[in-house]
Amino acid sequence: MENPKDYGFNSQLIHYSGHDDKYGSATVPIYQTSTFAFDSAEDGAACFAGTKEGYIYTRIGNPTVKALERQIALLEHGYDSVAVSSGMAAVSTVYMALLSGGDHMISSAAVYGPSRVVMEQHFSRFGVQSSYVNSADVENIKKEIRPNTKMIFIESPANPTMDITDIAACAEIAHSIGAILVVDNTFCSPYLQNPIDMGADVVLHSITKFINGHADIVGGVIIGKEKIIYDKLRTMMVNMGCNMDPHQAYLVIRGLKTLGIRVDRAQENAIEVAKFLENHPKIEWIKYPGLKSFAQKDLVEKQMKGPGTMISFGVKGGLEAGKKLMNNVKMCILAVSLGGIETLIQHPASMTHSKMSPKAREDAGISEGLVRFSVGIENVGDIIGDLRQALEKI
Ligand code: LCS
Repeated sequence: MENPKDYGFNSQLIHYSGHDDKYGSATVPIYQTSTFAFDSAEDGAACFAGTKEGYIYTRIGNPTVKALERQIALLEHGYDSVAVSSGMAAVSTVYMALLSGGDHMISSAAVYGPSRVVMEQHFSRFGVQSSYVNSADVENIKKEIRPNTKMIFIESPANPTMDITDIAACAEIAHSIGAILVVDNTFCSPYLQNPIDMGADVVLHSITKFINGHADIVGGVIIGKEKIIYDKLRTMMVNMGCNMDPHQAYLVIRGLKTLGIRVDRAQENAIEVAKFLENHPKIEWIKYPGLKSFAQKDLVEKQMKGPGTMISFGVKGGLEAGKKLMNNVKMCILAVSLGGIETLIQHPASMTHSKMSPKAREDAGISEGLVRFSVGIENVGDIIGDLRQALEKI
């Protein structure tokens, strides 16, 4: 194969699976094994010593999982990646590998709820300090810098507020104090945003979302820009034991092939759905990066290749009205998760972000009435029709 880095994104999805199969299999085989035979005792010792390349044991590495890891590293322009059992395993592995007791992390206040909960309730027990700020204004990050600040952790767009954080500006701030920048790129996928190109040191994804795209597995991945960080992440994953299973990796590789066309279609739908909601008399407010009314339009254009498929809005009448809407959709599914082929609707304050304290939700801009909508690839007329009939019930 020519250098896959020269291919366009969709060709990379289809023709680069990062595996070498001696039979020429067009798809990546599932190496459903926990362990691998050594040629000799010396060979086994060399594999463990790292003087010979070879698979040892599936928690440490597996050819199916490695194929996915290589492909995602290619798509995110990183050195290599580590696939893990869930998006939260990705977040926890990043904290565990790159922070120590006494270190300080500054994070976007608007992040996926458990990313904050695991830091404030668990990593704090080991002496890791954290501050949560509205990172849509990077000046707020600068104000929180301490001599022991080692990591800036951002989500952009943020779950579920859709606030955008300037990735390049954060990279500059982090590097000026010798810290690293970690970007949770779940809401964009590598198709719409490549944080490493803007200076991020680590990118992570809940693979459960756009990368897999079919709501049939849970997984995560962490991409390191440099070998030195990648090695730390891999060592931590191996020691914590949060590896991805080969069968899970196979399904992700299969789902990933259509990432480009799935996001294109869902995004076209999202633009139409957002316009419909914006003009509907029962909608109080809406935040979607593709609308002219979106406050951070310039930043969207600067760092994203498209506005994405996620919409947040409030219904007039607040939470009670929002609940009526959610309870009356017929085709759209009332469920958490996002980034799949099916349209989902959910209520962050009582669902995905319910374990955050009310104060933390308020600081993050997650109002009680916020409804989150993940647009799928169905016929857009059916999505809008479903919303219209549900809104009529309010
Ligand atoms: N990061 C972001 C931005 C997420 O949205 C999620 C999950 C995670 C990390 C964790 O990934 P997981 O362990 O679930 O694979 N977000 C969810 C959501 O908004 N609804 O359900 C899960």
